[in-house]
Amino acid sequence: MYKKKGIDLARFILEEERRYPHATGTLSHALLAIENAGKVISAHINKAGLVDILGRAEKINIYGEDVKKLDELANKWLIEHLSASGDFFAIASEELEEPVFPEVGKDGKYVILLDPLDGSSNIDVNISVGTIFSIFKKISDDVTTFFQEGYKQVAAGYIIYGSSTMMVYTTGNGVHGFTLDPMIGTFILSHPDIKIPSKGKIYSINEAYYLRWDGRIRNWLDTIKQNRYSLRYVGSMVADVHRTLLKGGVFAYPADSKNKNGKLRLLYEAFPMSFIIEQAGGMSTNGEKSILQIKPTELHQRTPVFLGSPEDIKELLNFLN
Ligand code: P6P
Repeated sequence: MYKKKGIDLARFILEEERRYPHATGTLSHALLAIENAGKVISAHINKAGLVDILGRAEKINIYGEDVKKLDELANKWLIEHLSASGDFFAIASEELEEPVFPEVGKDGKYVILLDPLDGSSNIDVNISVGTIFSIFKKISDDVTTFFQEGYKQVAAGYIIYGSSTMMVYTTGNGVHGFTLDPMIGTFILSHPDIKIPSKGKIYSINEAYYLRWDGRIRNWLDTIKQNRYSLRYVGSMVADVHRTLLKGGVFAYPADSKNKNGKLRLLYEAFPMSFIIEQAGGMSTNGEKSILQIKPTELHQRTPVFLGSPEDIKELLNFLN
């Protein structure tokens, strides 16, 4: 279908829905609830330095990390918007130990996982942060409804709060990017049918952990550095993956001697970002298989993450296998 630049997100979603005669509109409605929450978060982030929402919320989350005030607010706004939509039987947030089962969502067809404000440690220094979401069909009445392989996602996306606010998402029919026009408060289709370059010249990894990595990872890294790749690492997954999606190359967060499964969360970060990258023609792996083939057993489990241009990932896999 020809993707008309300039169309707003709501009309785009409705036009996409029309392509599926049996669609009930529930997923469309859910995506619009996410859009609304994203606008609220964007408005607050853009003035974070002016009002007292910077800095620590004097709380520690379930991983023992400082919770920034905006983290907490983003979590609150998203859960409020998504609960009120009635579309979700359950809502799991990276910031919460247990999922929320909204009363109005008890007949909901879907469940959603959220990283409300990924990279929030960068907020106070004005570096891009983002909201990440992943939607599955409901398959059970308890937390096991979330334990589905990544390829079973029905939608995934992120909202990046950077030089502009963008919503990038897929429903399994390609990847589309929408830029928020703050003048009219509407997301406009700016990046239809995003395809990742087959090969890039950028690698994105935190080299501070070099000495902790498996020797095969070090050999791979040494080789691509000899091939004159550039290093770009923001420390905010949404920003690093968004750049990788548009410019190509590879984003990596390997396991290391201290973190046997790496740092990134499988359900909240790796699944949605891998779905987007693979839908854009890229590849993802945990070092052994596509991240989307992993079947979760715990809500907050972590995984090594390598994702990006297909030729770059294939080159990496040659070092690992
Ligand atoms: P490190 C942010 O805290 C985050 O979860 C991701 O957004 C980011 O990719 C990663 O951690 C950065 O981790 O260890 O490089 O600071």
